[in-house]
Amino acid sequence: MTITPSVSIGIKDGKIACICTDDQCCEGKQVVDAGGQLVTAGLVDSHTHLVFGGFRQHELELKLRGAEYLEILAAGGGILSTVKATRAASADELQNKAADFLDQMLAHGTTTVEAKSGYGLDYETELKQLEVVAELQKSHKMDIVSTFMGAHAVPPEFKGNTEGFVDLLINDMIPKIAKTGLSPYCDIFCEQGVFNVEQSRRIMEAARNHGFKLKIHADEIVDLGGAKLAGEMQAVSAEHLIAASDKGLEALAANGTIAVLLPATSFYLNKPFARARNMVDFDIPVAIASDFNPGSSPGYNMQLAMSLGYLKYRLYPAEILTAVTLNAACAIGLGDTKGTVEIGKDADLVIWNCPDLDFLFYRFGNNQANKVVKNGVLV
Ligand code: IZC
Ligand code: ZN
Repeated sequence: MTITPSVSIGIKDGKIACICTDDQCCEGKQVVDAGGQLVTAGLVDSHTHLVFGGFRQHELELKLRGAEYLEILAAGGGILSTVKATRAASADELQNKAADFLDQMLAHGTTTVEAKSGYGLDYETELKQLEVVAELQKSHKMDIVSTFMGAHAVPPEFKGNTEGFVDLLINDMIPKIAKTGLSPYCDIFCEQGVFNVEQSRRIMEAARNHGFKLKIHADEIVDLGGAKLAGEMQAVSAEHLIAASDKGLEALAANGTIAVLLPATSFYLNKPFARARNMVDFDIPVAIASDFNPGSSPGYNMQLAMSLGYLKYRLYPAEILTAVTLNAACAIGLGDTKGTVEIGKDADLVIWNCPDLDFLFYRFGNNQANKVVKNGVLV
């Protein structure tokens, strides 16, 4: 919901307490004047790979010479080069780096993020990543939802033995991580050369049996049938879906699975854009996220993703706003407390340097977040 200029929002104890239609709000001593500018709920970035060692700028030249994302991964680079750097990094280094990203995300209007592990691919390093997220949940203003993604790639020690790694995930890592209670969600990269549909199904079944809610990177690059699997497994969300078939979309619609779309990744990998317009027309709830990670989307500015939502997905402003607030909150289990400006919800708000919603998507490339309120406090 956007607020017209003559409305005041009252905040008490970090929650929205009232929405008043005159200048004298019934709540609050400190007044923040929005100056007639657009106010929305804080952005919810429902798909990030927040905690990682190193960066991957050396892939730039490889890509210019024609190497594809999956080829770089198959040659032991890509995700696996980040795994090497993340294994080598201390928890403190990872935490400080991620905290800087979170500061910047807040400054760009993001007030809640999801954070996936998946750069450890062994129990110790996955745990290190998840513990970093747990520390940040305590120490940082940002609200963070943690996802275990041990099934992000096949680690070098299991090269040529994907089945062996799937067995390790199912028999060892998933049960042990479940016991820590650190992550409510389990995600998996179902992709050509990574985990096929049958392996993904086995991993998802194990994760579900251990109490995880399910997410899946589905049909990002190749249409393997990941969207169909997401629907069959009643995953909370299916992510990417660039190559998803109509059958896949039907399965998502039939099971209420949320499509988390990542347009900055299509842009960055020079790939087609997901069929967002069709998805909305199929009645699939669509969320849009940054996919912030060091390989396929090394940027956390949700405003770029939002502009691409207009320019490439051809979604309407209200659809894009819903995709980065309420639908995104639902994709990470926070639909009851975040994602709209409503009495009783968390007071996460952005005052934009924009007179209206159209303006927010029409400008691009600059940070249009003017003031950010997080849990009722100006940050
Ligand atoms: O580090 O490349 N797609 N996982 C699946 C990613 C992108 C992150 C990465
Ligand atoms: Zn991802």
